[in-house]
Amino acid sequence: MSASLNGLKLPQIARAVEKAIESTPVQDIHTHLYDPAFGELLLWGVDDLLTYHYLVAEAFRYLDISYDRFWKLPKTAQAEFIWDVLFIKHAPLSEACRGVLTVLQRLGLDVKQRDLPRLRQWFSRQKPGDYLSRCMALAHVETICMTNSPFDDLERPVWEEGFQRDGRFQAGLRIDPLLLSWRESAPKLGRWGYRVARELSPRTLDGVRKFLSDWTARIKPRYVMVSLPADFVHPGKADANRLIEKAVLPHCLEFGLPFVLMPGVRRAVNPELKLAGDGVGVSDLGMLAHLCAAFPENKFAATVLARENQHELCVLARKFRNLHIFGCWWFTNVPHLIDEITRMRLELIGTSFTVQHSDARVLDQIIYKWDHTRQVITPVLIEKFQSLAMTGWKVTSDEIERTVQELFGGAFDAFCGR
Ligand code: HDL
Ligand code: ZN
Repeated sequence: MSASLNGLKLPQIARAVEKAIESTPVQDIHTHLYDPAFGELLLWGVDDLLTYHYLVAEAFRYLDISYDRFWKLPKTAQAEFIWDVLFIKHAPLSEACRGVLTVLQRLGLDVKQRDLPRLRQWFSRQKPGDYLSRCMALAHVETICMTNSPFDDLERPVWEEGFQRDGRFQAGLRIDPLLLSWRESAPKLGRWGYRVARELSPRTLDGVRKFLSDWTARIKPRYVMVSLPADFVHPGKADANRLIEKAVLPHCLEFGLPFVLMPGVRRAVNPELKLAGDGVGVSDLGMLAHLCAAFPENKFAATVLARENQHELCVLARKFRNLHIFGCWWFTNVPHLIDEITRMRLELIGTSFTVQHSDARVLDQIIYKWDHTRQVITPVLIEKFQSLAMTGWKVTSDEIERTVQELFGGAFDAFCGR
């Protein structure tokens, strides 16, 4: 049977999906980028692209240099090592390598020359402000949510001093040290003037809530976020369990903020690699089910690091309307898993999820992380809408555009009641 009556014909559906994905701006709901007011903390340019921790990990597989010697090199020398081993001596087939080349190509630079000094010269001529706008335009990214930690000694003073926010940058209040290293964090809160002690008494929990509300007032976050080790369980007897139940969730409820959990990390499986040394583990998502069920008034969002957890996460999203799922995080942000995970989500929960977040650490990366995602999800959405049309359903371009808006941040807005 040909496509639906008066609806788009199959080839028109393909064109409409391509156009919608190409033209719909994205809300990037989790990155490690910074408002330009943070100066050097906002990384950009070819040397930062090449020394991205994903590429450091990949380069060390070939490098016969000691970790220590590599880390002592200046960033430009590290970049040259990585360029030489991952791009010149071996084909740059990995997603992170291809990403660098996508960025250079989209900026209109000629990578055929394989001439790093020449590329470096071009970047040295870019003005940060204009370059930021150019990257966002090329990536078609409308808003960027930062990762903001009160425990970051470089970031905290900038917030305490105050600055004129760039409206394109939203804040995410990141609290890993509060939850996962309470023993070390308690004295810090004490030094910052909060009435807390090591023991999580009601008085201390009030002090933690004051800390959370002060930082919420200061940075106006979209959400409160934590990444959790693969072996995190809840309920439990750890500091994190008590802090989540007695401080974080009441705070999120009071301020109408989702609590964003990102389970599955095995931190520092190879500490020699520093930021590149984290691994992945399968999580017990029973903890997420417990939290969603025990705190029905709270809103939760989650992405998981292990491929093996993706299906259960989708099923949990079907069970709990107070759970929003998002992105293909970190080691799952590769084409074949973006395809698999996006199909799984569309088939199990329709359009009520956020298809991707870039997790970009270097500004220019938003260009490739969103280009590559758009390339992967376009055929998926074409196939889904064409099979819809085959049922006789009248597929319209409005419906396609609305769906892409949902997947690119609109569903999360609706979930947050924005
Ligand atoms: O914990 C996180 O937010 C992770 O995204 C880590 O920052 C990780 O190092 C990363 O950059 N993944 O893409
Ligand atoms: Zn991240």
